[in-house]
Amino acid sequence: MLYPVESETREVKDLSGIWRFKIDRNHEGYRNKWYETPLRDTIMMPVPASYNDITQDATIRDHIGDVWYERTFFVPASWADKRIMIRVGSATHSAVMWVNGVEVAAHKGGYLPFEADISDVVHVGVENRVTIAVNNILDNTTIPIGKIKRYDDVFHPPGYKVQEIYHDFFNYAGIHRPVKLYTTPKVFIEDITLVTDIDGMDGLIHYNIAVAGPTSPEQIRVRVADEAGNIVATGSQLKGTCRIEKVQLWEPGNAYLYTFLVELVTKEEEIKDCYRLPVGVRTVHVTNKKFLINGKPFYFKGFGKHEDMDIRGKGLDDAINVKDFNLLKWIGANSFRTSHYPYSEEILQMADREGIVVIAESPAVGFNFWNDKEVFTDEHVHPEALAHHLNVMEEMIKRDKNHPSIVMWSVANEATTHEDGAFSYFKAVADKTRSLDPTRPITIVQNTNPDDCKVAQLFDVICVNRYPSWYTDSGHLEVIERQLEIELTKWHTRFNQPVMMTEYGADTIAGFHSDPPVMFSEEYQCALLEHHHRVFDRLDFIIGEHVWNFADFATKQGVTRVGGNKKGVFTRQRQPKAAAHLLRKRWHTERR
Ligand code: GCB
Repeated sequence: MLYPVESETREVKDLSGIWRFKIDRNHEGYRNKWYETPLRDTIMMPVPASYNDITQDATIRDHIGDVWYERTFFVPASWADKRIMIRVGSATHSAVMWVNGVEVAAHKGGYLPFEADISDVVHVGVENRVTIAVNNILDNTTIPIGKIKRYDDVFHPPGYKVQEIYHDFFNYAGIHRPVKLYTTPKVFIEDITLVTDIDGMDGLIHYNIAVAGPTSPEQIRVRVADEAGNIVATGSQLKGTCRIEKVQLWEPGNAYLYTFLVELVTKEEEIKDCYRLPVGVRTVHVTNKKFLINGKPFYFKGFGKHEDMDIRGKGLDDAINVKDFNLLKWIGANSFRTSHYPYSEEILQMADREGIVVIAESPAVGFNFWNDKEVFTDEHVHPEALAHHLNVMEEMIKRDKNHPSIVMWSVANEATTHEDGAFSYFKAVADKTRSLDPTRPITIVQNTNPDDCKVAQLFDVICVNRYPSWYTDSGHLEVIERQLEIELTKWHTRFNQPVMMTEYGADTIAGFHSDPPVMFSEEYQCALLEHHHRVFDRLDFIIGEHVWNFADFATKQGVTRVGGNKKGVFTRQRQPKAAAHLLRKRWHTERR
């Protein structure tokens, strides 16, 4: 799915701004067809943003069910003969969209885009209205998985229910990424798939272009331009390979982006449609001990992150995102994981541009919170959840396949992979992921005991989350090295794959000090990281360290969370804790 961009044949109109918003407290919006006429009694709501922290009203923050967004727009007269699309960057977790009262799209999955052709429902010369109903419910058919818990006792009001979530981040909802109108000609470039390779000094771009519309284009023109704008390779088919002599590779920390330009051209050389896609030439391979980018061992240094900030919640915010990339560079990180859901396309574009390596994760999180009960049963994980998971993998890979920064897909975070039922579930997910993208390694992020894991052989890299001396042996830093070394070695020996530590860390209250260290102090976080690092440095099959987390973030309320999860190396406002300086020293030193 191509990102909407401007070109000489395409226009983009961003509908970000203040929308009209209404909570559907009595679940009546669909019944009373709120999409047919302008919404009444609305409040202001920014798009993109989560709606939860915008008002002073806790019932809006904690609402379960539908909320309605609406705004009007004009279609320029010059768009009359164009294909007019509306595209929602994401609406969490499911949505239905109407334009002028006509349903144009319905989408399940809170972190990926959807779009609709609205050429036949919009009018030039009058105001058009877009209405989007967004639903935040998580249940046993959704990813993340959740449950609506209903109370039927005298201690709760009649009909009382709560949204149970099984993941450790606040269930922010709303329209989190921009809504855009864009045009294409009627015959248009529908999709482009690029796979790159290296042949000696040359780079290869294997391309596959999909064109759609009522007629076939007369000619296809493909050109690859370097950063100075020089044409370095050409093509003239829908499918082919461009060879770039003496290629400049896309390398971690040293990104080089060519522009892949596709044009649909008439015999008279008139350009009917054109699309420019940035492309980085790089390869990715995995051996039993190393992760190779362009044939060279790559050691992941960085974080599990979140899209999370004060007030806007998970809403796209360029200022925060640029700040985060500046902090990643400042601290010497070379990578991050999009824990625990696909991040915005805008963030991935920055990673491409800045040479930051990304492990892209699906929103499959929470498959482990039934404690003693089995998770992989139809009751807890409905067959529809698997179907949805497969669909999410497909949408994610279709959206993100061309980003050079993404080097690996993570299909899930922390499932109960010791269960028999987990094997068939993740076999289906792994097979699907490989069939969608045979070019990238795949992983599943685990916290299972290596002796019991039933699924790691389906994947290419062992990714482990572990919290020794935090959730287990709390306060006992001295156990870390022994426990970690035994466990990590087991993972490698049993599955003969490289191992990456995708989460380790400690909640830390900025400004709280204690020597000797105690839990929650800045000293404890530093000491805990150092113990881990000593183990990583001794084991030659460790391919990376991602501290949990880049920054403090919001969670649901609970007795273990004081104002959210405080495992950030930066505060939620992006100020460094002592651990940031420790990591900065370590990561700026070349190792391995
Ligand atoms: C984990 C989860 C992550 C949590 C973290 C924690 O294992 O993957 O989502 O936030 O632990 O801090 O408990």
